[in-house]
Amino acid sequence: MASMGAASALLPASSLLADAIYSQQGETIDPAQSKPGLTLLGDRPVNMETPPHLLDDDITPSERLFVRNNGLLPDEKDINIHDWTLEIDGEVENPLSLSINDLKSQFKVVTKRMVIECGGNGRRFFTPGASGNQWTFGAVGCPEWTGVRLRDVLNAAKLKPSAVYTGHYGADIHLSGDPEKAPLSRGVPISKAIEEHSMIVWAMNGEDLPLLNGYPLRLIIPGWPGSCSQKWLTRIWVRDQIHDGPKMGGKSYRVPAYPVPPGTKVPDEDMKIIESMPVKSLITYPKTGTKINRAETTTIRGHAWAGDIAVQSVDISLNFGATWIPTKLSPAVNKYAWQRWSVEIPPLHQAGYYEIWARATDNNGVAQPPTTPGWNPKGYLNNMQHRIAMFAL
Ligand SMILES: Nc1nc2c(c(=O)[nH]1)N[C@H]1C(S)=C(S)[C@@H](COP(=O)(O)O)O[C@H]1N2
Ligand SMILES: [Mo]
Repeated sequence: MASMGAASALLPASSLLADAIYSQQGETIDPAQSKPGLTLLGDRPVNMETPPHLLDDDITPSERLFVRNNGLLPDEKDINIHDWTLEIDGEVENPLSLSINDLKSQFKVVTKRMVIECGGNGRRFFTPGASGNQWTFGAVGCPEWTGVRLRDVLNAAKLKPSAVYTGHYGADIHLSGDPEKAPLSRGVPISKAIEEHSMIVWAMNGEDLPLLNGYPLRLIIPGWPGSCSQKWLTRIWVRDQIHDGPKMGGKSYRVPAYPVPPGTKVPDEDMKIIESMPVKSLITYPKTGTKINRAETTTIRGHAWAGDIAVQSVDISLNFGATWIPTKLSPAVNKYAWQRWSVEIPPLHQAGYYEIWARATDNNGVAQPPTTPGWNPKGYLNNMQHRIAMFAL
């Protein structure tokens, strides 16, 4: 893979970047080099987000897709795409052990453009704050994925009537180094697993997945928190109960079942698992801080998406939400792809400082709030409006 290289030993161990180029056993990867322009939030595990202006493409380029790791990357030396196997076991009549070639030859291959977003995207803006990666707006992207439908594979394994949930496992390494521990193992109800867009994929944008994004095989469970989309996928354990792997319980990827005042200690039994993500949008052009000529019209554009449903409209405001201007919104190329919106703003009478605010509304008429929505202990599901600064000269 082209992104490999860089001798980590030459850099001071204390520097964030030096640690970041370390994966296991001396194998090195330089995330900053393989994903230029992304913001490194942490190096152990490696976490990187994408500034909104680098997300302007309809199809997010692989080198611009954010990275969210709970553990350490599997050692690339141990990965052989030809003998990688995926086990399907548990509540199935016919347990399967499939190579990537088996997946390619035994099932229909499909390509879909679909959004992946971390459940913690926007965490940074909650008060009181939550521990974890301080994502701002960029833990999201919409690449084109190629693979097979998870449901075709589950059908081949023949689900038993007792099957209620999936449990996903990957080859990444727990931060402790303990091979018995999984950094993260989440799952979804069978109804979501057999939804036709839930996929097992080996390619992003027509090429092998980058190691940082799950090479050689991963799940894509679109519309739900990215954590459901297991990377370096090795096993799907079909369960007869809600999966109880690491990060399925407690405060992980769960929110209070009722609204709570900010800062509340919520008992575990009152937390519920996050399913569909809320409506959201980004301003991807121009870049924040841009200077425009106020005598000319100016193009403003971005994307919008809404979990399991679609976006109905996107409006922008140039006056802090006092009045709103409708934008032109395109339909998704396929379900779960983000939708392009754009608008030309007329010449402005007054020079000075402007903010552009964007507000998407989903098909149920639910819009993005101007500020953080319901507080929750781990800072999930912040779909507040994105804003950028603009100077009219
Ligand atoms: N095996 C494994 N899969 C994983 C994770 C992980 O830590 N290990 N992180 C999850 C989380 S929390 C997110 S948001 C997505 C991020 O996918 P990306 O890094 O390709 O953007 O991967 C998910 N899949
Ligand atoms: Mo995530």
